Amino acid sequence: MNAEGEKSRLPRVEAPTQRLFFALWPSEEVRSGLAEVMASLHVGRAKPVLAENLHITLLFLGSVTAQTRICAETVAEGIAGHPFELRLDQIGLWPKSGILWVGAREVPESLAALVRDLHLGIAGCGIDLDARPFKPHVTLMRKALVVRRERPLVAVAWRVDDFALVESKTTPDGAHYQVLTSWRLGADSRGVQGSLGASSPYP
Ligand code: 2AM
Repeated sequence: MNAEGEKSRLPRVEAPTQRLFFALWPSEEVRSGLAEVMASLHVGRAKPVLAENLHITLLFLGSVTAQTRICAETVAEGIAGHPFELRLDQIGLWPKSGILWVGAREVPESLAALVRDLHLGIAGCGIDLDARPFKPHVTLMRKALVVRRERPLVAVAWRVDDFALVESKTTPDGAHYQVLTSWRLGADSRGVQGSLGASSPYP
């Protein structure tokens, strides 16, 4: 209602949003290790994740405005962190969601600290965050009912020295992810920026 008590005829303009999440984005080498793990599993009726989409979510932000994205990027920019080794050595299935994953039995302290710092910082951007404990995993398949392996799991070794802000776009043929910006871990190499596409080398 306006001052005269009439309903406004102006259309409501929603600010455009992007669906974003922070992630660890695999190198081509790690990606092919993950593809081998996938190939060692019986798919059944499960829906495999496209190889180009494989990643570890650090923090899911949901649909956010440009202003919130800037806030999130400022938080990321301020994180020094440390590189770490991740060993993906465990296969699991969450029956309720049907997610079949490969994950790390051991969570390196630097990874736990990275997620903690992101969580603390991003909470200040006014986003409602998932309060569930962090379980580092790469979703390999969705709609899975059972895990059946053809051969024992060959653990995937992943040297992590950066993290990324990724946009999720839903298209008729499924989700597509694009790395928007990435930051190196390590105090003296902080703040590497840029739109990377899948595998841009650092300057
Ligand atoms: P996942 O990490 O188990 O695969 C983009 O949607 C990514 O964010 C996916 O990797 C997805 O799950 C993760 N994610 C975490 N919380 C989510 C949520 N509430 N809705 C959608 N995706 C979420």
